[in-house]
Parts: sequence; structure tokens; C-alpha cells
Amino acid sequence: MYKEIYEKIKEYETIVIARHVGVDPDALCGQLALRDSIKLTFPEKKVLAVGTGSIKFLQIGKLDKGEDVTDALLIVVDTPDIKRVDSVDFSQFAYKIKIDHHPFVENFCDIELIEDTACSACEILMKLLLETDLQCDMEIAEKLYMGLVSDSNRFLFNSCTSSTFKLVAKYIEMYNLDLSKMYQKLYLRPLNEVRLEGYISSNMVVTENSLAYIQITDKVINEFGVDSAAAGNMVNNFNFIEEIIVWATITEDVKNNQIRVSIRSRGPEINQMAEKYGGGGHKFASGVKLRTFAEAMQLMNDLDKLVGEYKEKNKER
Ligand SMILES: [Mn+2]
Repeated sequence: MYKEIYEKIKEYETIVIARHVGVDPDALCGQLALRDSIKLTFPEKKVLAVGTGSIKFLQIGKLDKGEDVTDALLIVVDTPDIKRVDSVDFSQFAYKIKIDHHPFVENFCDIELIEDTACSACEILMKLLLETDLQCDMEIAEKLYMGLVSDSNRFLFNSCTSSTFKLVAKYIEMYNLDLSKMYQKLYLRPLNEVRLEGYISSNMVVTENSLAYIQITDKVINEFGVDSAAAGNMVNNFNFIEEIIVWATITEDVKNNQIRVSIRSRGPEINQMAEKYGGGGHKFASGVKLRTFAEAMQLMNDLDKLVGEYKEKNKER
């Protein structure tokens, strides 16, 4: 399928690369790296990486403004369903390709490259560049590495296999990557965020069944001077706590009039529960957008039962 994708890239003069709403480093690095690789390989082509950015990731690279295109190819990275694609009018495109590592949700492209065992979209793109004539340089390699490191939470997840490490080793060697320089770009953060993290660990509710959750209201977000996206992303920092098996941040997003719930688990699979509430994601990392804190508490109730059952089952062994 890599060759097929390469042929389509070769065929079209105008190519737009999109990804999911709520930009994260894997999606952003993936689309920027693919854009730059196509431009390096075919300098005469017009290639745009589109979508809403975030000040947080300015260091990683610059997106392009969306514009009207005709007879163009659309490539969507890191996104399983059409409703989560950021800033794209699908009717504009002559041909569409999906490159994704999420569990399959729906078919919306002509070519769908789905590798749901890959740790990140960037891992798939690393292979695509190696196995086709798409060119790469140090900056492109850096982006791919940063996306992979971010989505695998620094190689913590089981989705990192020996082939992930081989791939990464190859890129580090070929492009002489400076790891600490990249980690500065990814992980340097303001003191405010660390203070909010302290607030969360001091105030989260932990149930007897080992579910932890916290409501982060707009008031709290303003008090700590962070944005609601940064607050929600903090969910990743609460892994490996003895008393907690499933945990969630419930973040008020006044601007978009919604309550964003981010759920993580190191026990039961949680994506089906997220889907029940209109969300989705990976088996152990999912998200849901709701209207009210009350709805979020219903979800917490369900999750609490889920962890309880999980604990019960694992006690017997
Ligand atoms: Mn991803």
C-alpha cells in the first residue's frame, strides 16, 4: 500500500495534508513531516498542511493557511473518523488517502492505510519514507521522532515493539538526531502548568474501585493561568500511581461550550465506554466531549463500575 500511496502523491500537483481537531504532536509532526518530505521530493508541487494550530507547538513548525484547491489530493493523518478531521471541505478533493494508527472507525477515503498496532502515525510515516522514494532530511526526521516519542509517551506503551525501536534507531543513526534538543521542544513547560498538576493531585477524587477523576472548572483554569487544552493534556502525567487504575480529567472549555473528558487506564480497556458517550480513541487512552459536568459524572459512575469489575476479575487469579 505504501507504493500505491507514493504513486498517488506523484500523480497530483496539489496536495493538502490534514489531521484531527485538538492538535497534538503526533498529528502535527506527522502532517508537517509528510508535507516537507513531499516538497523535498517534488519541489514543483504545491503542498499544504492545514488545521488549527496551537501556540504550545509553535516550536515544532508552521502550518499553512487553507485555500481553495481543484483536482487535489487530500491526505488525512492520525484520524479515524470524518467528523474529527480539522478544517477540510471533503467535496474539494479528487482523491483521498487516510494514514492512521487508531482502531478502525469508518471508511472515508479511497485508500485507507490503517496500522492499529503502530505506536503513532509518525511511526507509519517513518516506514512510508523508508520504503518509497519520498525524501527525508534531518528536520523531517526530527519531526517524525518527536511525534513518535510523544504519542508513545516516551516509549512507555506496549504499542512500542522491537520494530519501533529498530525504526527509531535507524533514523537516529541516519540523521544524527540530537535527542535532548528535541525533548526541550516537546517537554519544556511553564511553572503554572506544574502548579496546576499539583492542584490536580491534591484534589482528585479516588474511589474505592481505584478510579480517580477531577473536575477542572474554568475558574481553576483561569486561576492557574493555563489554557483548557493544557489542563486536559495533564491526564498523561498521572500514570503509575498505586491507588489508581483508571483516571480522568474533566475539563471545562468555555470557549467551545463543552466539557472535555480525557480518560486513561492501565487496567481495563476504556474506549468502548468512551464510545458509549459519543467519544472514542485508543484502548487505554480515550476522550469524550460532553455538555455538562453532570453527564461527566454519569460517565465516572460507569467507569467506576468498569474498574470495580476489572479488579474483581483480577483478584480471582
Ligand atoms: Mn496519534
